[in-house]
Order: sequence, then structure tokens, then C-alpha cells
Amino acid sequence: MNPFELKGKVALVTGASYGIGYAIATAYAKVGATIVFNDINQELVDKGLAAYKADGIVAHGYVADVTNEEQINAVVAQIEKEVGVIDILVNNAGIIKRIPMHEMTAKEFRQVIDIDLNGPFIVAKAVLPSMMKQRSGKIINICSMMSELGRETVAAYAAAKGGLKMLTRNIASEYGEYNIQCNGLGPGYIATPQTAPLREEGHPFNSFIIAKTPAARWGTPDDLMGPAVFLASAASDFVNGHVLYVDGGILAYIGKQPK
Ligand code: NAP
Ligand code: GCO
Repeated sequence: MNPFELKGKVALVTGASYGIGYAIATAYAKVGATIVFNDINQELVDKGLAAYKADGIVAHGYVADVTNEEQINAVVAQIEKEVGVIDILVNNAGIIKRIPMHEMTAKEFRQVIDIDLNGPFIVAKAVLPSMMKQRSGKIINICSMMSELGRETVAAYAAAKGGLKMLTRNIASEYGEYNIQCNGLGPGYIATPQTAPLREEGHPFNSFIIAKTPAARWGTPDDLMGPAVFLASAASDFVNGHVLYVDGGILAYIGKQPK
């Protein structure tokens, strides 16, 4: 059997109407998984369904805010009834607010923590019972360079993504005996709507990231497809509590000397 295939598996990717989540869901569909995704409103879900259809993928879309435990529990029950037990969860939905910490309100800080850390807890908690019952499951949390590093203006995001790394390790520790593996996927700097402000023409961050990346380029969502399939497949059944960084080498590199 090909250890990298996902035939017969149901994969829920949160916030996967576009961006990294969409690429990961597409990768899973290409190796046989049934794709389920959510987004916060029907318009975005419909946009996602149309995109998947255009790519030849029959996806199942549901409206749910990952911060709303009641909504998530109801949607997970609906998915299990309409599609099947969720074998693979990718906690992808996330936001960032780039505000200097001394100017950030507590409400803004809490909003980021709520979506980027509380959300993954809520969705993982909702899928765990069925995974425990079937004694198998894959939970993949989308971490970040900010799970390891800080920088100006991203205090809330770094706190959330650092916490998500430890939530990953704790789920791995608590549920490994049920043959459930929980790992993190840590993208470097990827060209998506979330980083579009940093990639605007002439933005100093553009050249900064190129100098900090041995691959000397921004990543694309497609760069994450293979690593995401690995973490969702039988090929990683003894990988647990690990964060797989897909960063072109950023975390290994001090940065290119300015000319
Ligand atoms: P993105 O383009 O902003 O997409 C984020 C997705 O999450 C959108 O579909 C968004 O829907 C959805 N979402 C936001 N809040 C939600 C909520 N409360 N409930 C359900 N869905 C929600 O971001 P991305 O670049 O693809 O990033 C995806 C994940 O990768 C995030 O966790 C991000 O932190 C992480 N990441 C990104 C990078 C990067 O360089 N891009 C690097 C490392 C990690 P709406 O459009 O409705 O908001
Ligand atoms: C930023 C970026 C990063 C990326 C990603 C890096 O403002 O520094 O948005 O946070 O989104 O998380 O891995």
C-alpha cells in the first residue's frame, strides 16, 4: 500500500476557502481524501466550493466560526452524519493583526488568541471523541515562524502560535495511546492574502525576507502540499508532537550579509 495515500479518509481543513488551507485540501483530494472545509460565512463557503469544483474536487463546505464552540460541535456532528467521521483535522483558520504591542488593545490581542489558539482547541476537542473511538486520527496544527521567533508588531500572533506549538505537543502526549498523531506544520513566509501587505512593491519586508531565506524566495501554498500529505498519511504514524517547518531554511539561517 502507498503510505502517502489518503483513500477513504475524511479530512476537515478549517478556513480553507483559499490560501494555505485551500492548497492543503487540494493536495489531500489528489491522493484520495474526501474534503470538508468551513468558513465564517456562506458567501466564502460558496466561493470555496466553486473553486474546488473548478479544480475538479467535490468538497463539502460548512459555515462555522472556529471560535464558536456550539457552532463547531454542531457542524462536526453534521459532518459525521452527512460525510463521515473526520479522520484528519487541519487547524488552518487564522488571522494576524500587525500592531505595535504598546498600541494594541486587549480586545485586539484577545481576538487573535481566540481565532489562532482557542479555535484549534475547540475544533480539536470536537473531533477527538470519534478519533478515540476508532483509535486513529491525525490532527495537524498550522504553526508559524512565530512559533519560534518574535518580531515587531506581532505580539498576539506570536503568543498564539507559540501556544499552538505547545497545544500540539500536549495533544500528542495525551492522545498518542489512541493512535492519534498530532503534529504542527510551520510555514515560513508564504505568498497568500495574509502576507499581501508585506509583499507590496517596495515594502522593505520583501527584501528582508528574501535575505533571511536561503531559498531566496517567498514560499507558495503549493510548497506545503507534500509536507501536509506526509503528516496526514500513514507515512507519519510514528511522528507525534513534532512541528515540521516548511520555511526554505529561515530557521537555520542568520541571513545574507547586505552588499
Ligand atoms: P489567509 O489567506 O488569511 O486565510 C485564512 C483563512 O482562515 C481564511 O479563509 C479566513 O476566512 C479563515 N478564517 C479566519 N478566521 C476564521 C474563523 N474565526 N473561523 C473560520 N475561518 C476563519 O491566511 P493564510 O496565509 O492562508 O494562512 C492560513 C494559516 O496559515 C493561518 O493559520 C496562518 O496563521 C498560517 N500561516 C500563514 C503563513 C503565511 O506566510 N501566509 C505562514 C505561517 C503560518 P475569512 O476570509 O472569512 O477571514
Ligand atoms: C508577519 C507574517 C508572518 C507569517 C507567518 C510566518 O507579519 O510576520 O504575517 O507571521 O504570517 O506566520 O511563518
